[in-house]
Amino acid sequence: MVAILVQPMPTEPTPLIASDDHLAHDGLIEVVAGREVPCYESPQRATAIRDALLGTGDYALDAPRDHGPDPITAVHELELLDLIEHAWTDAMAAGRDPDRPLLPDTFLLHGYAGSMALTQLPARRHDRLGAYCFDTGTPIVAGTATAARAAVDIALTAADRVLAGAPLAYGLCRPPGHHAGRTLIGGYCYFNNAAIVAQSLVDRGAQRVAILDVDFHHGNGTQQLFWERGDVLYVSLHGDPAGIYPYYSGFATERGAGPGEGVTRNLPLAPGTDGDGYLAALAEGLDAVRAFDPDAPLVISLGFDTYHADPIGNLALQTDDYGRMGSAIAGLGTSVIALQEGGYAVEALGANAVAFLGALAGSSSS
Ligand code: SP5
Ligand code: ZN
Repeated sequence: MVAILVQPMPTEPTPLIASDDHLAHDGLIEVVAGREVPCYESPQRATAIRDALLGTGDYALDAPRDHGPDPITAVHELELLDLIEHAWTDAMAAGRDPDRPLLPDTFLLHGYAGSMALTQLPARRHDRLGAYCFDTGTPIVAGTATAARAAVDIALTAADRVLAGAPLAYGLCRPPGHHAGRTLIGGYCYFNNAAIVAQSLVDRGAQRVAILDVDFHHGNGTQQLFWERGDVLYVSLHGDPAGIYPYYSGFATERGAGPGEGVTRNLPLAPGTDGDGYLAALAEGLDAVRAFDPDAPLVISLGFDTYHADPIGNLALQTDDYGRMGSAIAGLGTSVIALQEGGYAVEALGANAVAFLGALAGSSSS
């Protein structure tokens, strides 16, 4: 009798696009609740995820390809790119301490100008930070521009892989992106990696692109960028902004405007929401994606700050729940470009990424 060995279908390794260029982006401190605290958004986050994914043997590590500035200026104003690229060198030329990060200290809010016609921005870019940055958590250091550019290239390279036939590619973007708007940085974000990818899919011929944002925080930048766009669906699950960063957006009543009316969907979650509650909301989000009928790969803004032990989140997901999420999203049957956003419980990031991406890819190691 001949034994028949039933072997699993050999699956291609999932492209894992990453770079060490992020390592020099270490902001050191942010200001939270009146205190200077170490940055939650640390280089160790990306290292932990990369090492855990590579440890499974299911991922093929690859470097990003340089896509140049054009995909960035397709969603951000040139002045924002200029700010990120030159704020640090301007500060150094002005004699600022190279061992301290740049954080804005004077914010240009609507209420500052009132009806005055203000005519001039500060000549030195580091003095302008408060015209572009909306919080005290988004420091700029010597390595920030290089890291932020690499994160964009990582995202675009992951998109290239999926367009070339991979069912799933993962971009280990750091810094994250979903809080960055057209002329806005904040929330540890400088360039909006996911929005840049979505726009590049449109520019490559897609008519309907969906972005699913499962980071714990509302992606105010992504929502702003596509608010009046009917061709890019933004669906976000996040901690209820009533009391949670970024405070000013992400309420269920925000649904887009003009041609984008109904093409933004917000699913705020109560504090303490667990895996069952989360999966129920995700099912609703996935229904919205299905109804939109995208003709391009799904873009996922992937945060693990929904984890129960996350230091800045208030939801209650367990590692297994990320596998359930991955399986639910796999049920769409579409290809996926997954891009890293937040997640600050460093010790759990690797296991959570393995669970989510493994289930999404349908691998047995999830
Ligand atoms: C990409 C991303 O996840 N950005 C999040 C930025 C959040 N920054 C504000 C952190 C406020 C933390 N409040 C802390 C409460 C600690 N118990
Ligand atoms: Zn977040």
